Amino acid sequence: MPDAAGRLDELRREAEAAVRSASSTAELEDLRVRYLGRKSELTGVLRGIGELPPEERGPVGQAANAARSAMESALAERIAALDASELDERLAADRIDVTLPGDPPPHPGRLHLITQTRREIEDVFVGLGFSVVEGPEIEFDYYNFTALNFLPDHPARAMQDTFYVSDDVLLRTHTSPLQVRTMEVQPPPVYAIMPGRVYRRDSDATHTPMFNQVEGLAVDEDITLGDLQGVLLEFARAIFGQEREIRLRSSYFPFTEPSVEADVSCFQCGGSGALPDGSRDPLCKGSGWLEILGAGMVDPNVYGFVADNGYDPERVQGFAFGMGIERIAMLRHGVPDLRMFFDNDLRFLEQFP
Ligand code: 2NM
Repeated sequence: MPDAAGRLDELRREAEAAVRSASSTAELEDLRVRYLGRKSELTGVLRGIGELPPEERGPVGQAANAARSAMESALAERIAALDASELDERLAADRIDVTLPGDPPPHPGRLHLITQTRREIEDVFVGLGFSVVEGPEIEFDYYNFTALNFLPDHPARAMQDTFYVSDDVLLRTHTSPLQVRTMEVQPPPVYAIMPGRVYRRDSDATHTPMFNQVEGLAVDEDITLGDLQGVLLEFARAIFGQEREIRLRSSYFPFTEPSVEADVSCFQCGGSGALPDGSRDPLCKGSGWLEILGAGMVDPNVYGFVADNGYDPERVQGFAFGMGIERIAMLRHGVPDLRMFFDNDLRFLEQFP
């Protein structure tokens, strides 16, 4: 039947053209249903073959099968091509370069300058044979004052200078109470430093109600002021540079006799007090010296409070010293205001990685 064969030919060309211009595999699926599906014209023709006159069944059947396999292979070919190009597109769009480095880890943060400075100071004294001792920030008045030879009417004991928790309990005003506590439990010799927070009722550009101290204590049978000088010189050079010198000026503390203030030669001007251009060095105010700590030979009265534990003032003697960590850090790094340590402004903190 020429009509049927012609129509099949036409269908095939139509299908082939549609398949060629299809631009997605989804569209091809629609075309497959339209041209080859159960309700397609081709399927209709194949179903109707049985009702054709016998002599037409052969040619129409052959033409229909030929049309079907032509359409199927056109579809398969186009599907393969589109599959490939769709995959290429997805690969291009979703490309992840696994050879790139990962996202940078979140910033791990850094140690506060006070912590860094405290650790450096600890390292110096540990290197000299001292151990590091920590203890309570809330203390008995006995350890903070009485056993340190502060008389009952000493001004530091006044309410206006010290934070009291009760009549006989307070926030320690220095870490010296730990030195008494250490001597109570450890007979001589003692070589120890005591770093930690201390509290005083003070607040201005150079005083904060809380600050950090390192105190030190060396007690043995033959400790002299010369040992104190040697230890302080070693400390000063380790922290401020190997070229430094120190000097001791006489002073007063209730728990030491004699008492001294220790200065280190200025690391900015080298001790001359003048900058290279001849002007006055503002860091040491032209003096060539920077005050870094207080110290002295432990007053025999202090040993009297721990005499039970082998501290016989006739047999042992020792030196003690105390410094403010903030002050050391300010001098060394040129920090202009003590309060910067406690503002927690990242622009400040990040300068000390
Ligand atoms: C300082 C200055 C001088 C000191 C003395 C003692 C003790 F317990 F041995 F008596 N502890 N700390 C001392 C001496 C502290 O700080 C400026």
